[in-house]
Amino acid sequence: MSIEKTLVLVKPDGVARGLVGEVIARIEAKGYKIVSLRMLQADRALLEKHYAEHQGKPFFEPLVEFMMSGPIVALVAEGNRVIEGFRSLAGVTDPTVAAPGTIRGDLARDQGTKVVQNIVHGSDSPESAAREIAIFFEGK
Ligand code: IDP
Ligand code: MG
Repeated sequence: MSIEKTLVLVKPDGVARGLVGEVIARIEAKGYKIVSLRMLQADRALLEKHYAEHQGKPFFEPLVEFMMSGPIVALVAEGNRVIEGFRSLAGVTDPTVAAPGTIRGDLARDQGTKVVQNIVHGSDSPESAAREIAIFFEGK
């Protein structure tokens, strides 16, 4: 298996709660290498591109609003099977049932909001990773 790169976002809830270091520490403790990092305030155009697959879903607008609600941290992590590996570190989408030991399972819960607030994003395939890294690190 060749070395992969994945896009990780610390979402506004994670930044607001001071969990940037915790997320980075877990990625590094697992043994992945952080090769790019930036903090930004995402705008609607960027988020509509990033979340294009979710256009039309009931949570799309709340998701965009939530992701614009404060600064986020974008980073690229590298390593063998890092795409699958970071998804495993993150846990499943719904933090209520995400396994303890995962980022979402340990650090997030249902907040009763229209969009699930779950601390992190991680690319779900090599194609998504390439597309998302380009959005956040190769100009908008
Ligand atoms: P993922 O982040 O685990 O890959 P996706 O299905 O790609 O999950 O959804 C993107 C984000 O949209 C999720 O992380 C979560 O914040 C939100 N989301 C996904 N499904 C729902 C839903 O059914 N209700 C509310 N928010 C959702
Ligand atoms: Mg996803």
